Amino acid sequence: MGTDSFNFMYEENMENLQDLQNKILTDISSAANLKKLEEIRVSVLGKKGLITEKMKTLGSLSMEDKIALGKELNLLKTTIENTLNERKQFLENQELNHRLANETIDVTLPIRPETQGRIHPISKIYEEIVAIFGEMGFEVAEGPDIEDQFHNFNALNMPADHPARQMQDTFYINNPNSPNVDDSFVIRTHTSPVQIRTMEKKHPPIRIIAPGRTYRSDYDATHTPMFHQVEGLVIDKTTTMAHLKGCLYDFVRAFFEIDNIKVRYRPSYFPFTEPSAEMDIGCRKSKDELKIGEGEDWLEILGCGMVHPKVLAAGGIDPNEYQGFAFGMGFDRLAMLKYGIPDLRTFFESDIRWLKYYGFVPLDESSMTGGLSNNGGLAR
Ligand code: 2NM
Repeated sequence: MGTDSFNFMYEENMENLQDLQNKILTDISSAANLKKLEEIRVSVLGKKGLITEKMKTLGSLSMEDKIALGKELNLLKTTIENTLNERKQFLENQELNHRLANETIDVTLPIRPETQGRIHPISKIYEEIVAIFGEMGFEVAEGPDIEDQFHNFNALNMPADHPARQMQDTFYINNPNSPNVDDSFVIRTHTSPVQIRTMEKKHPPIRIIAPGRTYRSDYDATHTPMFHQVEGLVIDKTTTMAHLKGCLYDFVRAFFEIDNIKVRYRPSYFPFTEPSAEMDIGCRKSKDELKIGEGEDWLEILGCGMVHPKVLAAGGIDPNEYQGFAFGMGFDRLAMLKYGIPDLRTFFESDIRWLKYYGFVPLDESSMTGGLSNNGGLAR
């Protein structure tokens, strides 16, 4: 029979099928695990199982006995099968519940102090910026890193002879479908193409920020070929420069966590805005410290202005009906300022010692209510 290795054995010549059934069913209900249960199934219903063997003997019986015993054996087989299935279901559930109980995680527990991973200062600044503008009702918009020249330049009132389009600044990518340099692609030099794409897609009112990676061919202590920008765009029928000033003032107050931060606007020039301005924040530079928000010195932190009518038109928005403001800033420099990191190049060197020193503990999220930069989140 091949059941010797199991601790249950049924005598083949057991006459009383009821006793046999009782014994088998008892064994099934006391099978402690799925492996045991399978052993029972094989020994009873398998190819050489007890019931199977008994079925084989039917052939040598008289027709009458064959019918009577056959019926009983079939009944027995069905009962055993049903009991096996029930037990199987039970054991599977038990196993699952056991696993679920063992694998529970209490997500309300505080972060472990020995956690090794750190959030890069750029990611931290990104979260802070999204938290501040998100609270004001801005949505985050994204676009491709590789752009066509229409979205990166032309639509932004930067014609082909504009200085920013000269080779030393912009990374160009050949267009395999055209030898004409005007058709070549660029890796975006600012995130403004995202605003153009948003204007093309959406009807005003529009209120978006476009944070992301940007690229220019430049490399020293304050410039890296890849850097980060956030630009913002608000368009409605009556949007004015006053809205721009209030919005950006609220931003720098929240970002630097200084309620009465000193700021000024200087007239400036950008091809995509008219009028254009730059915003400075007050600061005091002493021998070995930079105090932000007060003092007689100024730090330029962003550019802004009213979106040029030509830019609105290029984005498919009627400049006679709508007007808006836009702004842009590099946020790598903001990270250097806010967290006192002296060399921009170190941001992108992936030095684990640097990240341990300047990085942030994960899950200490930036929010307007829970603390923005949350200096407790600083690993040091
Ligand atoms: C800046 C300064 C001023 C700007 C303009 C636009 C658009 F697409 F709406 F016209 N996006 N970003 C802008 C305006 C960017 O960066 C220093």
